[in-house]
Amino acid sequence: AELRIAVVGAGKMGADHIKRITERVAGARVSAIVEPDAGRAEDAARLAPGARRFGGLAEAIEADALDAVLIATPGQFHAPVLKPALEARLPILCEKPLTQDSASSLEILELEQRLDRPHIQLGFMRRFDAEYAALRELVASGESGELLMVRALHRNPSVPESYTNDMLITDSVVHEFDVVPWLAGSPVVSVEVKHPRRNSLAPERLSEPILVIMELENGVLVDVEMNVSVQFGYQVATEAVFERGIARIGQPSGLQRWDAGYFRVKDHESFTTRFAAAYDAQIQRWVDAVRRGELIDGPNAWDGYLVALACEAGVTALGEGGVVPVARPERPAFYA
Ligand code: ISE
Repeated sequence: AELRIAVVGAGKMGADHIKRITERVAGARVSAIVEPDAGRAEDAARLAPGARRFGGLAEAIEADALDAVLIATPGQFHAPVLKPALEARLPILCEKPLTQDSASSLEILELEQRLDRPHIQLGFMRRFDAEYAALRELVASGESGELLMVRALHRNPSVPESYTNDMLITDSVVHEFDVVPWLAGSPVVSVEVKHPRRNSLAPERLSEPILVIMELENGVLVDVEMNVSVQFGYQVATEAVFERGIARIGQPSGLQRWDAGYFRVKDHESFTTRFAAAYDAQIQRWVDAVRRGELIDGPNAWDGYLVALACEAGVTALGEGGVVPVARPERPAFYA
């Protein structure tokens, strides 16, 4: 039988996942949409005919309306959904971040470790992007020598009203805190944030762009241009510097046009198109793992906790300046 998935949160990300599961993911269907906002719930329900609507996850569990849960609410609302989902022993795909800080993430880990094995897969979808995976293979192969530095451009055209200054780190650089250590094979040991000249087109409440400098345990230096008011479009491009070569991913691709004296390629305007294939692969791999009984095929809650520790250091560096160390706790056997 198809895996019945409850999607919690029907905002931009949730609606995108509802559409993806309904139209492209094999072996699963959206059986429940958990969304307190009636308008959003109605819009989302049109994407998944037959899905039942609930105001909260507990009601959906009570009604036995699901086998697994995909949490797509904003980060600050993850913990109150993770807890009942863990108590009901449900397989969970939790969009990033796990929670907003390391203490609340640790609470979730303690709850999860009462179960027989990890039940939470984290939505760090860049690991499922073919180019990031190819870059990780190049690092591991040593074909260009050792990795020395990584340059990450993370550019959003704009951000929603709800986006706060700290979210530059906890909602955006959170991706680099997961994907760069993963591709480099070494954890983050410190974070520093530098403030260039402020973009006058940025919303008053935001002081950006920022330059985030991470040091990895193996000495690799990473700089991230975190920029959420670039206006022109959505761009996530990464350059890796090796001893004997360079690698670049995330470059514009597709139809090339010459007309009216210009050369142009259509670029992205949102993460939903830039990472569409990565999201599809991530959800398909998760569904297949749940149906096999393995529950997880990707980053787990411990990876989410390590990212929460890095984000905490990043928020401190954002506010206070200086080089802030990142704690590196021992990975429990439960999360081997
Ligand atoms: C958003 O929540 C995402 O996860 C996107 O991948 C990221 O580019 C954006 O900055 C975040 O706000």
